[in-house]
Amino acid sequence: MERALLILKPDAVQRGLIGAIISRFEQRGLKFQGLKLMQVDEALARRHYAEHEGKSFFNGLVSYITSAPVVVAVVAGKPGTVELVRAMVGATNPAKAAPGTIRGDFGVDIGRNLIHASDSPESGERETAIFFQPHELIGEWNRSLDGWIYE
Ligand code: YYY
Ligand code: MG
Repeated sequence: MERALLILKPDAVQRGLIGAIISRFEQRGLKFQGLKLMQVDEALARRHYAEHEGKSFFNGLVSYITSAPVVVAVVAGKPGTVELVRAMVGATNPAKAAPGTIRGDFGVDIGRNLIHASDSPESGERETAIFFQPHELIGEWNRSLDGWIYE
């Protein structure tokens, strides 16, 4: 299984888009292994976004992600799931994101782009481990629909 961490950022939660966004992943057939509402503190934000430390947008990014509650989720599927999730999320700048993607359907501004998704299987594992305790994840569970989603 390949896993991606999703963060429904504060703007998504404030705008009442939790259900609409989560639905897209459910409808696509991805399987949730973890899902929770939480408040990200500054230390966690800095750790999660460590690769961007020092960039011009870093401080704004940390204050945005810590400004209000977020929903974090782990979605899993067969190899290629991270790439599929990124395609559903769309380009980093919603103004350039294709219609039909989450950012392209709901956003306009790069600093309010609604959702984070891991960009590789390795970051999926790293980010899952920093946002979820092992006991908060359901690693393997059977869904009766699986045979109708995966060949
Ligand atoms: O993975 P993704 O979220 O699509 O973009 P990243 O390049 O990893 O940047 C993380 C985050 O930083 C992005 O979602 C918005 C913000 N950001 C920004 O505000 N301004 C930029 N020029 C680049 C990124
Ligand atoms: Mg990224």
